[in-house]
Amino acid sequence: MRYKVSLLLAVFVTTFNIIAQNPIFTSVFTADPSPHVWPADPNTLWVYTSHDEPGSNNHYGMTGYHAFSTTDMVNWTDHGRILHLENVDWAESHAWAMDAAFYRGQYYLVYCMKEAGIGLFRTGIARSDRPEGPFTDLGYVKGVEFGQDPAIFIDDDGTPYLYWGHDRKCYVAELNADLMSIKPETYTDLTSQLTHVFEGPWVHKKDGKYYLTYPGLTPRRWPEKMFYAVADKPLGPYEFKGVFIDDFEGQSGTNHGGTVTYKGKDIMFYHSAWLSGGLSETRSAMADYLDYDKNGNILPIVPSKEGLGNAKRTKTTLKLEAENGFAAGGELYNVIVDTWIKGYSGKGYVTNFDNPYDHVSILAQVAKPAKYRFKVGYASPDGESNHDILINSRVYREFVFPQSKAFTEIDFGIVELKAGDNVVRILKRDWKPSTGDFAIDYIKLEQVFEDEK
Ligand code: FUB
Repeated sequence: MRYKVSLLLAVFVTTFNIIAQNPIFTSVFTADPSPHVWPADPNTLWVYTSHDEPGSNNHYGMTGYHAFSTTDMVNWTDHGRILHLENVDWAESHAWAMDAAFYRGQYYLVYCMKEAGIGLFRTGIARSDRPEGPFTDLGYVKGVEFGQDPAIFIDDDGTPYLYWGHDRKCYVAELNADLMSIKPETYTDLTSQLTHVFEGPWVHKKDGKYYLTYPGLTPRRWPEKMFYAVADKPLGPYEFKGVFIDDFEGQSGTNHGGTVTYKGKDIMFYHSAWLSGGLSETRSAMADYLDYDKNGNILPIVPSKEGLGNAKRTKTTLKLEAENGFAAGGELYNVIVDTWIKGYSGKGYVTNFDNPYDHVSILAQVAKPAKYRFKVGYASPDGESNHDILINSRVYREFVFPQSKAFTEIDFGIVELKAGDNVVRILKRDWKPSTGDFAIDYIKLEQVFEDEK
């Protein structure tokens, strides 16, 4: 196993209470959180994460990424799988840490995977016209070898920089405008400037200074602590400042994250092993406020159950758009994506359920067996339409969707999901009656807590 689990983890007990804000997401295992507020909507906070498979407790099996959004830091939407190894033809494994960027009107996911046949980490670039993806791979960044743990930083003048590094190394380079290659003359090895660096660089700017935060190891000792260094320019030189997230109860072997300013407050996102009860490689995203002293030094963060302190536990709703299909882990079988009926969410809806067995499948990934409230967004302007709804290959309901000229939502009540991948399928049952423009817009699965039922 790659990381040694400390004695601290071995004695960890899951004590977080039911109104805990940390871990932030309790519906799915998440790691390496990358938080952002995009220019078009300062009211919405986005967090992009890598995904730990339940039951694996192993980084090697990581295969994809998720996007989450919120407007109140209590109610979160999990937009599902936004990119997967299956969608990246040059890669074979290790969907490890990523970052996201808004650049010249498009959203980018900057991620690392191992190149097929070679087994070296590359830094991949994928693009979407929407912050929630799904993202389409464009290839890997030329000039970056061993490109694990990329972070992209767009400076105020629009210049894009790429930071990356692992195994006690860290590098930076300016990217060319298409983001697909670095400018070789700007390539800089930062390793000697970042005491204890191991991997996972992240840069943010505060009062004109560039803060580079990174997980590091004090001489060869796991688990990772979070350190930082400060510079006057993105390429450095960086001045080492010290540790700001030290060892804490229930941490995982790794720590990795980033910062964001949201509604006037600075927040640090990172990860722990709290949700899995101390399984070091089955992680969960965390968030606490990030504060500075009057000299601009980052004050220590002590991970807390209260986290962002909203006195309410966080709650996640999976909102899975039907039209995202294969890219989001689903399937469109003999149906099409359309935009004719207005009022849909996302990029469109799925329609043309003309023949028996025509269907849309949607992937819902969850951490643990749990109950969720199941809702379907649909329209059926031309009359009622009969369908089977299957959850994990079993018929959950035979249902006649009533006529509805506009998009509307049906609440099917509580369903039980298993840990890992769940497939929800909406399938045309038979020839009667005519479905006309019957349209599936999305499914929602809302977390239900035991004391709420
Ligand atoms: O999540 C997989 C790997 O673990 C990341 O790439 C590292 O930064 C560490 O968090």
